[in-house]
Parts: sequence; structure tokens; C-alpha cells
Amino acid sequence: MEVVKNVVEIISFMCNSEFWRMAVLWTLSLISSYMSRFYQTLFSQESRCYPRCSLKDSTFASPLVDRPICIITGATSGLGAAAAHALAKEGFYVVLVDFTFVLTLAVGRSSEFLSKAVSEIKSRNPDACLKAFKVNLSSFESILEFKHSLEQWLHDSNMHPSVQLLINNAGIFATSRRVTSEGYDQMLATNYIGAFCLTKVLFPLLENSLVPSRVVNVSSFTHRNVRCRHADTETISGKFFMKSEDYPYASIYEYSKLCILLFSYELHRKVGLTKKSQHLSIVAADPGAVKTNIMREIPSSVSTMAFAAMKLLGVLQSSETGVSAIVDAALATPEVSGVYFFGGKGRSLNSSALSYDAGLAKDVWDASCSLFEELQTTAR
Ligand SMILES: NC(=O)c1ccc[n+]([C@@H]2O[C@H](COP(=O)([O-])OP(=O)(O)OC[C@H]3O[C@@H](n4cnc5c(N)ncnc54)[C@H](OP(=O)(O)O)[C@@H]3O)[C@@H](O)[C@H]2O)c1
Ligand SMILES: *[C@@H]1O[C@H](CO)[C@@H](O)[C@H](O)[C@H]1NC(C)=O
Ligand SMILES: *[C@@H]1O[C@H](CO)[C@@H](O)[C@H](O)[C@H]1NC(C)=O
Ligand SMILES: *[C@H]1O[C@H](CO)[C@@H](O)[C@H](O)[C@H]1NC(C)=O
Repeated sequence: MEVVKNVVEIISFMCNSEFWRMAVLWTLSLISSYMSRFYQTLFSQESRCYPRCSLKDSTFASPLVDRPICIITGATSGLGAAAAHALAKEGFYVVLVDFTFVLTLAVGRSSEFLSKAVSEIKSRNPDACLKAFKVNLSSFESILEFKHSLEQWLHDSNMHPSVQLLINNAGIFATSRRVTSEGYDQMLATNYIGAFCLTKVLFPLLENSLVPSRVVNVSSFTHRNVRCRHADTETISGKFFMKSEDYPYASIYEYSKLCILLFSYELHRKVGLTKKSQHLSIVAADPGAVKTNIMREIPSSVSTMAFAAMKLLGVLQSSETGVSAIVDAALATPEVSGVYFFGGKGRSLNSSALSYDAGLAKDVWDASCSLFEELQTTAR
């Protein structure tokens, strides 16, 4: 009975055009990313590799800031957890943001409960400085609460009221339609609107930094498949996608990743224009295909097959190697901004032509700002 149920589930999942969009188009866009990277290394004269700099030698290092603060969203699992480990090792004070923290009894110190994510990093690196905050990124209220707790914590621990690095990593891949209490599509609310609002809310802290600060947005090669040129509040909040009966999950995921990019570039342009925030840089990172929990909502036999196929093509990475594009982005020298990191070893790539469309970026920016204002007035 169980077997029959499973088979029926797999077949119905595979009979959906969104599945084929994912299986065929996403694979092609990943392969084309690797091909253009290869082409670039062979024929491009100018090097598009950016070296990492360690905290000791510059970027965020300064006698004014002894431990730069790095906020990572979605830090309990997959790439976020790997980035938290890597950056704590670099010497950052890592603030982990996630909405579920499983508590475990800390090893070594009895009677102290720590989150599993924190104790895992601590067990590999006892000197790591970590702080965890529980935040639901698809809820604006939760984001505002986080800002207050963060400021309170900085104040209580006698730290400068600023943030040096923000990594917008949290993201979900939802295969069924869920609407948040604000009326937005949950995938767009988490992957894009949440990241936008968090950046906006934390902007004063980033600007307040005594050393150059940076925002890293985690995007994805899947953004290359977006053809949709709408960028109004209807589309960004997902209401536009609610018109179709089936949930176009692959299209929405791609779209959320394109929005992140358009945003990153628009903010890069905007920040470039103002003198005051000249030391704030914005970069994007694409980890490639990585074996994490992100595919949790698709039937496990389908994701096992997908991972096996990726492995056969030689493009599947572990979180430890996949995270290198994110760490490259985080540690590139301060003047690096508006760059799309892909493939590790400091390498970068051009993102899709659509993502460089300044008109579209402006539309996304304006629509996101009006959603933000709407959220702010209801939160008051
Ligand atoms: N894996 C890939 O192949 C791949 C490729 C390209 C880009 N990316 C991007 O990389 C990022 C990280 O993905 P991953 O592969 O590491 O996935 P993952 O293992 O599923 O991790 C995502 C994290 O985000 C958290 N999260 C989800 N919704 C949240 C919310 N509303 N509020 C707070 N936290 C929330 C999750 O928390 P819980 O664990 O508590 O649910 C989880 O810790 C995503 O932006 C993804 O789109 C991944
Ligand atoms: C997160 O917030 C959204 C929007 O307010 C809400 O719909 C969702 O249920 C929340 N998730 C959790 C796990 O609390
Ligand atoms: C990448 O983009 C730049 C500027 O947008 C352009 O000059 C260059 O030709 C592009 N490179 C490739 C390989 O498409
Ligand atoms: C990422 O980039 C810009 C800055 O890049 C920021 O405003 C935005 O909120 C961040 N996140 C998204 C979703 O673009």
C-alpha cells in the first residue's frame, strides 16, 4: 500500500510542467554557468577573480573594531551553517538568525543549553564567538523585534552599535502554495521580501560601521531562466502567481532569486551615488548546486534521483565546498561591489542580462519600498 502511494506521489509530481522546468532548464542554466566560467578562464584577458583578505590584514580590521559582526540568516542548516563556521573561524562575531533552533545540552559545560547549530560550531572551534537570535524572516514584526534585540545585545555587551557584514542566505523552496498572514506568497516573503526588509531595517547599523561594511545576497543560477518582466507589488508579493490554479513553484523560486540580484545591483548603484555610505558594498553569491535540505518538500525519491543525476554530471557540491562563493563574497576587498560570485576560488561571472536591466531594477526597488511602507504602517 505504502509503495503504491509513493509511486503515485512520484508520478503526479513528475506530471507537472514545473517539475520539467526544474529538471531541464535549471540543469541547463547550471551547465551554462560552468561553461561561461570555463570560457572566461581560457579567453578572458582581464582577470575576474577577487582574492580574499583575512581579517588580520585589512578589510574589516581596524583598532576601532576588534571583532567585526557578521549576521547570517538561515544559519542552522546547509550553506548558512557552513558560512557561520567559516566566518567564525576567520574571526567574526557571528550572529546566527533562524526560526528554529533545536536546543541541546552543551558539551563540556554542564547545565547550559545551547542551540545545536551553536554547539556544533563550538565543538569544532571552541574560540568561536557566536550569538543566536530566533527570527521568522517572513514576518515583518519578527524582523523589527530582531532589530531591537540586536541593538539591546550590542549595548549590553559594550559593543559599537554597528554591523559589518550581513549575509542574506535564508531561503526556501516550497512546492505548495502557502500565504503568510500579510497576504504574501511564503516563498517570495522568505526569499526576497524578508531579505529586503531585513537589509532596510539594518541599514543604519551597516552605515554606522567604523570600517567598510558589506551586504552579501545569496542568489542562484536558476535566476537565468526568468523571462517575466513584471516588477510591481502584485508580482513581488506573489499575488500575481496566485491567479493560476497550480502553484508555479519553480517559476516563483527563480523569480525570487532574480529579485535579489536586481536589488543588489540597484542598491549598489544607489549606494555608489551617496558619499556617506561609500564604504558599504553589496555583492551577490551563487553557490551552484549543493546537497542541503532545501529540497525537503519534493518527494525524497525524486530528490535522491536529482542529486544522483547532478553528481553524474559532476556539478553537485557539498555545503563545505558550495559555501566558498559566499565566503569569497564576504571577504573580497572593500572596493568590490556589484559583483556576482560563482564557482569558488574568488571567481565571478556575469549574471543574466535581465538582472542588469536598470529599468527593471528600479521597478523592483520601487515596488519593494511600497511593500515595506505598507508593512511599516500596519506594524505601527
Ligand atoms: N542548495 C542549493 O543547491 C542552492 C543553490 C543555489 C542557491 N541556494 C540558496 O542558498 C540559500 C541557503 O540554502 P540551503 O541550500 O542552505 O538551504 P537549507 O539547508 O534549507 O537552509 C535554509 C535555512 O533558511 C532557514 N529559513 C527558512 N525560512 C526561514 C524564515 N522564514 N525565517 C528564518 N529562517 C528561515 C531555514 O530554517 P529551518 O531549518 O529552521 O527551516 C534553514 O536554516 C538559499 O537562499 C538558497 O536559495 C541554494
Ligand atoms: C512566520 O510569519 C508568517 C507571516 O507573519 C506567518 O504566516 C508564518 O506562519 C510564520 N511562521 C512561523 C513558523 O511562525
Ligand atoms: C559581462 O558584462 C560586461 C558589462 O556588463 C560586459 O562588458 C562583458 O562583455 C560581459 N561578459 C560576458 C562574458 O558576457
Ligand atoms: C540584497 O541586496 C540589497 C542589497 O543588496 C538589499 O536592499 C536587499 O534587501 C538585499 N536583499 C535582497 C533581497 O535583495
